[in-house]
Amino acid sequence: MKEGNTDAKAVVCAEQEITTLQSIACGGTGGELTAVDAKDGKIVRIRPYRIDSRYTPEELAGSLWELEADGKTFTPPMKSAPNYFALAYKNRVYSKNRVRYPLKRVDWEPGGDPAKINAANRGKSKFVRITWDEALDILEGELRRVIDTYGPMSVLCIGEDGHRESKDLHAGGGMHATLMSKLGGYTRETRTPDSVEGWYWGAKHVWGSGSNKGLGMIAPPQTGYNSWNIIKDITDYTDLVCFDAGDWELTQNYGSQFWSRLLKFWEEIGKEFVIVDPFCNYTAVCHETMKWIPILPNTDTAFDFGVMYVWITEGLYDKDYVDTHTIGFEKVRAYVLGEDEEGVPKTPAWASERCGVPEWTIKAFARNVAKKVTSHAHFSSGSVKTPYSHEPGRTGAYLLAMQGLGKPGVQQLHLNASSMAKENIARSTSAPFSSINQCRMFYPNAQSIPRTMIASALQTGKATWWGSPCIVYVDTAEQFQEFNYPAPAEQGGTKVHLLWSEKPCNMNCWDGGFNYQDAIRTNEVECFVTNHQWLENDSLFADLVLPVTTCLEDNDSMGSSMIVSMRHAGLTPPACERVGESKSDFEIACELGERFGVREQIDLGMTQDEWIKYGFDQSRLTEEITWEEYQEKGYYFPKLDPNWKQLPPGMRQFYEDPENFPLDTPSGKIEFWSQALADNFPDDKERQPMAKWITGGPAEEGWTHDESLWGERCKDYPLLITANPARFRVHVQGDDIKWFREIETCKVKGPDGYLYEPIWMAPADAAARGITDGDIVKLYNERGIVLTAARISERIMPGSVMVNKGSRVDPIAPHIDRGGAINLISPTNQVSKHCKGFAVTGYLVEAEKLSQDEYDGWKRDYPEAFARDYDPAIGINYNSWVVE
Ligand SMILES: Nc1nc2c(c(=O)[nH]1)N[C@H]1C(S)=C(S)[C@@H](COP(=O)(O)OP(=O)(O)OC[C@H]3O[C@@H](n4cnc5c(=O)[nH]c(N)nc54)[C@H](O)[C@@H]3O)O[C@H]1N2
Ligand SMILES: Nc1nc2c(c(=O)[nH]1)N[C@H]1C(S)=C(S)[C@@H](COP(=O)(O)OP(=O)(O)OC[C@H]3O[C@@H](n4cnc5c(=O)[nH]c(N)nc54)[C@H](O)[C@@H]3O)O[C@H]1N2
Ligand SMILES: [Mo]
Repeated sequence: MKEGNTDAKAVVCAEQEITTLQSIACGGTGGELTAVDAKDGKIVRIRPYRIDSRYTPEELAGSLWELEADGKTFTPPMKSAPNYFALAYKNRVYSKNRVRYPLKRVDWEPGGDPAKINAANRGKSKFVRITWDEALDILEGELRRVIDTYGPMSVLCIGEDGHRESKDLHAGGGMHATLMSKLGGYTRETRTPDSVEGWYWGAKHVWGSGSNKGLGMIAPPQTGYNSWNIIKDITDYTDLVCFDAGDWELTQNYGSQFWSRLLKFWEEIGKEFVIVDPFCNYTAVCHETMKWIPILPNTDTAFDFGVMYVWITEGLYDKDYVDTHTIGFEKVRAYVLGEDEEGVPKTPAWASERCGVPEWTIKAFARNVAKKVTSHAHFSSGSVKTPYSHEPGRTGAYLLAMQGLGKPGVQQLHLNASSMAKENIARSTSAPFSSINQCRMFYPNAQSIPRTMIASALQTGKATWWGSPCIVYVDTAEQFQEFNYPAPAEQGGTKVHLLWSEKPCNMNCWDGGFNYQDAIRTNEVECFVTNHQWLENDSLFADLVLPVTTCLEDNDSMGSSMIVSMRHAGLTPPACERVGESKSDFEIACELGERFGVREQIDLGMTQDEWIKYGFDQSRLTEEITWEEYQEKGYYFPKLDPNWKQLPPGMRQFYEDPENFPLDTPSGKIEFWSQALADNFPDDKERQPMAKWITGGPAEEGWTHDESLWGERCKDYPLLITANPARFRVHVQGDDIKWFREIETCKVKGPDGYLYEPIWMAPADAAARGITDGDIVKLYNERGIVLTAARISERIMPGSVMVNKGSRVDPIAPHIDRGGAINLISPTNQVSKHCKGFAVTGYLVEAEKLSQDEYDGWKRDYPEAFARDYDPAIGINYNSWVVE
């Protein structure tokens, strides 16, 4: 066997096996060092790689961390621990669902003539193969036409930020915007604070901006980007780790198996775990010391107030800390004790009626947490992606504040806490050489629409929001600025007419997917283009689909930035030959740039190899390794700060010295009650200056949501749904991996042989509806119908159901989907009035057994939907949608 990436050049050998080293993770963050073996240009296998293969123990020494406790040591493994997606990635590259050639929808013609757009057929009519020349002619022509007719801002570039495969030079998401910025401007689809809505809109007003310049999860501002040594601090001092939403066995392993190993280590050294969750999730079932407390979705606020009631009445919180480190506690105290104008004590009995957790469990939990040194684990947390998620975000922060946040062992374990020490490779953000990406993004000559408001902006021609016009992770005060779409005409503002996506899964990852489909199915959208590796989700609604390479086909560099055993950087030449006629997003933008005479401004006149060298030159790697040595080895583990163990973990400095290490809240302290919110949004009953139990209500009364068990809508839709990421997908990615699809928690085979997305139901809820295991279940609310199949289990809290997000869209008819893409029926409204962002879990649905009559009726009325080529091992695929 020969190893291929000893230099940056593509080495694809025809005769023998060639091994390249790669870093695969479908979150964009990079994964572990992984070896990919290929023969005749085709991948044969993917396997872990010994990280000491090309470095001696002495050379690696400065890069290795170790944690010690109870005479046990925990270190990175010498054999890398790739995530299971990476090891299965051959299935992704050669998926039957790969887009091999440029495709055009059969009944759409360029030119903007409504009679030839056939908008209503988006998501229905099939595609035909065209050549690259034809595809680029069409796209160039359409861009020129809409720019001439409406101005450049009529082009909406979707997917400027978000996940996707881990790539660097070839990463999509900014290339169309780069091109458009050279052609006079565009409309930016700005990311909303996904992953962290509740922290962002809630907790930031309690403890300040938090890590990563504004995620809203803890980290004192003085540590800048990351929150170091939280893992070490928990290892050293914490007795009890509470997972209040957050399935770390599931979600933390998408880049590596690091978190599985760490939880096992913590278990071995005697840490106690408690998980408060509607689902007895993978973390709960994988660890013996785990206690599961079932709770109804989106009722954590009630639970938290019940806990606070116990602490206040029994004197079980850190009064000194609250006196010296916080302000406004007396208002929250009055609310909890019922000594305010509402006059309702938030007793455990009150909480129990709302969250479904028995009163005595709430008391026991409260006393247990108070007695032990406790940290709370929120990766980003299910409970913070719900309607009014700012409330659990804030009560989550209150609980930590009442326990003396920052004290040894009292930490918030969160998505940026996985950094062992000062081992960032990049000067900024996720990809190791994101300098390459950064110089492409956030162009000033754009108007913007938040991602969660695109459908309504297309439908109503306008949008208003508070926040930021570009990247979401900004200072708290930016939440008080108002923005509008369209931007003023003198700034070039105009309605959008051409959609171009480099992340084509909004209908499946964002909110109100059926509504998004409706918005695309109008003649206002004259042209919809996607760049994509796989023919799925938004691409099924496109007019033009451009085939994209996977991360294993490009000449690129990559590395891992988070959630891995050890951060690394590496050169990743192509592991195999390209599939079909695919090109990277970068190459597509360059070729179009050529046609518009701006190519030089996009590739800066550099070859791909020169770009890779440029990425290295911009990174911190230059401080530790020469380019020549790096090229020879192919990968590198940056050195840790030799004093990393002394770095103050999380909020330790604030804890020890709040005067000299203030938070970036207006008062510098933790704010139980926010004057800034009171001043800026005095009439916002949904997000008041302090957290409250908010259930919403009818729109006529000014409520954004009626998604609780205490309103009117629950009479029709009585089940609360949990819709979090899937163990066997990363968001929408990987739904076609045949090695996973046969696992019984991944898909359920319906009586018709179709592999449906599982709906987890409690036995009592299923029995009440006459549903038995394996039945096709029609899951619905007034937004539409999604088909699933029953997985009946005690693992789910009665009164709630669980369907993972991200199963691929398979349209039967408007507002009826067979694929189980759960976000199609999620709320279309924002988190709350002044908080743009999605509410994609914790909303109301009803489930019923799909009758044979209804099934037969659909089959009769929509024969084409049932006649699509279907392969259970893959699901719907390229052949289902492309005519010969
Ligand atoms: N119900 C529910 N919804 C959720 C969540 C939840 O918990 N529940 N979680 C939310 C969270 S936290 C997040 S971060 C979002 C994630 O949402 P996204 O960031 O949208 O997630 P991905 O599935 O990674 O989407 C990537 C898309 O880009 C495509 N793609 C991958 N690589 C490339 C590339 O190189 N070029 C191009 N052109 N395309 C590429 C993929 O096929 C896929 O369609 O989902 C959110 N939605
Ligand atoms: N395999 C896999 N891993 C991933 C991803 C993926 O798509 N697939 N996505 C990645 C990304 S971008 C992110 S942001 C993270 C997300 O990581 P997390 O934030 O940890 O994921 P969530 O789905 O938000 O929350 C997971 C847990 O919260 C529970 N939960 C849901 N609603 C509630 C509630 O109302 N109250 C309580 N107490 N619990 C609730 C769910 O049952 C689930 O066990 O994962 C990352 N890792
Ligand atoms: Mo996320």
